[in-house]
Amino acid sequence: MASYLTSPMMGRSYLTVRALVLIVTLLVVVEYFSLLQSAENADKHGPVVFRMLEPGDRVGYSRHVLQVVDPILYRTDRMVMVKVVSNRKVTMTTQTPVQSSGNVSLVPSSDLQQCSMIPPNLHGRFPVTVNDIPSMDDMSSMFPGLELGGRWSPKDCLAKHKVAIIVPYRDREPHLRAFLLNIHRFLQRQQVEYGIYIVEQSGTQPFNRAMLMNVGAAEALKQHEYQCFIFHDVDLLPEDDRNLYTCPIQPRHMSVSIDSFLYRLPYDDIFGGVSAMTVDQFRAVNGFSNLFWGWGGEDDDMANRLRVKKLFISRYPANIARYKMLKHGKEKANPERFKYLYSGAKRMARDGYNSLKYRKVDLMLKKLYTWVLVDLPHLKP
Ligand code: NGS
Repeated sequence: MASYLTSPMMGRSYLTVRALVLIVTLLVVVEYFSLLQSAENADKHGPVVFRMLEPGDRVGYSRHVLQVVDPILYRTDRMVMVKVVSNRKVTMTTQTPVQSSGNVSLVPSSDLQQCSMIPPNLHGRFPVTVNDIPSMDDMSSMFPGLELGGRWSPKDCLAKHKVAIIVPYRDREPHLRAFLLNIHRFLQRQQVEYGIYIVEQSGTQPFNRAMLMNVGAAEALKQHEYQCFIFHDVDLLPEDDRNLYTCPIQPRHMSVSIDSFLYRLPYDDIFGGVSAMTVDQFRAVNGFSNLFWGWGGEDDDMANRLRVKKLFISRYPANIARYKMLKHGKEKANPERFKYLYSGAKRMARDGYNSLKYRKVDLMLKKLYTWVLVDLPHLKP
């Protein structure tokens, strides 16, 4: 036995294995430091705005990434397109329109006192607050500008975007407090008009994240004329306020880089965590499926729906779309998720927003958020 262990063959392969382990470790360390370096460099620039890549642009970004553009393109003396809704002007886009049609007309932006394209009070990368989170009552007094239901709009300019933040929720009060503290501060610096909807599932059945998001969308639209939704996990805190929570041209996956994934996208089509869609895009895909009970798959099903409707997933650069994930235990995976994923495209016309049923147990306009408590029924596939 002893002679076998010390044989020259054994010694050589042991050395080879050690050398390999050393090389792999070195590569990991070098890659880690180069990532840190590129994130730091990118952070030295000021606030940025984005545009979709045009066909033919060659800037070295991957498929779905948005490109930084010169802010001068968004001077405030440009014309803006507005939609006139019962004598109230509602801004739709800041791009120079080539025509006006229907209830859309051209007016100079100076009439509207629009918020500027680049919010003036952004911090860029900032430290999120995760310790010593105040109680809900103490927090309420920290945000005097909020209207009941956790609604806010900038006071000195007209917001360009009306956004409903929809948070599927159950049983994570410490996370909820941390989320509210960080998200209200963050959104107010971005000058978007917003409302926060915490949609809580009652009972003890497996969590149905997708169905709760459908409920949130329905309830938010009953209350206000939102232009888009941002579906937001309660345990994700944005770390950079250049990650603008605005209405996207194409559905936007927001949580591109998360600390617990070493700030890397797990796979190309991921649409979970935090994602934004306009009301029209959401309706075009018939919302989320109602059939995913338990962890996993519902976001992939939405990515499939987007593909079927020829929408694509856009993203901000990873050094900006960064998040801290709050710690929690692993939920039980849904054993049926692959079955429903494979048959998703066939079902999407009849399983989703149009087939949504729920019993609203309670709805309260709290100071920091609108709380909707629901009972979710199991719907037939
Ligand atoms: C995939 C899940 C997605 C999930 C993603 C990241 O495997 O729903 O992991 O999850 N898809 C399936 O299970 C089919 S995370 O690590 O963020 O919890 O979003």
